[in-house]
Amino acid sequence: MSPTVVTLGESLIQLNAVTRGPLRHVTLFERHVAGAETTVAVCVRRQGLDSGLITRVGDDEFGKCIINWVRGEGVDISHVKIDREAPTGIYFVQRGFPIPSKSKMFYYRTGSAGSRLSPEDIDPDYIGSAKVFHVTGITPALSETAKNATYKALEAAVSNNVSVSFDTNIRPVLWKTNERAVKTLMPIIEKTNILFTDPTDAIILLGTTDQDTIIKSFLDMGVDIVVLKMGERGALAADRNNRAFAAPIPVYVEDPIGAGDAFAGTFITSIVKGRSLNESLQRATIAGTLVVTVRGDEEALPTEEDIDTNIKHISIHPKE
Ligand code: KDG
Repeated sequence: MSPTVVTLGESLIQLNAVTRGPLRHVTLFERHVAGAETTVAVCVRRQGLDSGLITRVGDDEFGKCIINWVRGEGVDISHVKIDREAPTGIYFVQRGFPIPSKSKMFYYRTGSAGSRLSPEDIDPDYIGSAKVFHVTGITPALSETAKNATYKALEAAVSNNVSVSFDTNIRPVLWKTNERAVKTLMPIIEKTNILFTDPTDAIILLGTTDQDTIIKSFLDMGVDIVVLKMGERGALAADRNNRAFAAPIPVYVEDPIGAGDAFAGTFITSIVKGRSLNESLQRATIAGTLVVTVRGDEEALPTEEDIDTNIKHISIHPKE
């Protein structure tokens, strides 16, 4: 039996600056497990659905750290490969500089185990018997083999009627040009059922930041649900019949990285559990908000009960 939600992508070690400011002055770093699709798998599991991760890690201490963490969270690791030829990828996080409350990522992942993901890592039966397959625009940007693995996984999902969830997550440093990103990602979007994106990615993909045009364009491409994350302006979700809006929740930002994955993982879980578009969006917003209050992408991923507590709190004190 496959898990309900299967994700594909590079697991990374995140070294997060304990103090704010330029990294050249930072002397203390905290180690966390990260990687967009890894975080989604942990998020889904924390909220009570089975999840599984397809990835490669190095045969090193960081690879062991990732496996221990993900397994400890209850994610199925039967499709996590240990690659003896390449190290586990890492990245550093610089916080609060040059833009207060924003973070910058510095990758050390070229040639990493995760970037060597390839079609041979994809077991079509594993994906084909899940309910949802989730991937982001990061995975096909890693290498030609990782791109082919992504396409093979999508094929397995589509031919078995597994819902495809896709977060555009365009990381310009991983793409040589925007054109490459568009050429690679548009065919994925055509196969997507639940799409997460933001205005920064939409301008690359569609040349517009207009909400209505973004939503209509993706629905016209065959996407069932479009979710537009607009940061401090809240989030929108739309299908062919309904539209929902979630206001941003003002909060102290320690490190915004990982919010999008908490958001996606919670939205997917809520939809699979049969919740409405609106309720799924409100829950996703709460999860994304909680994650930015701490360093690390996965530590503050909420359980269902944590989200319920927040919903009560917000509805009792709507203005706080
Ligand atoms: O979404 C957060 C991720 O960006 C972070 O964990 C690192 O996966 C990562 C990436 O490739 O940027």
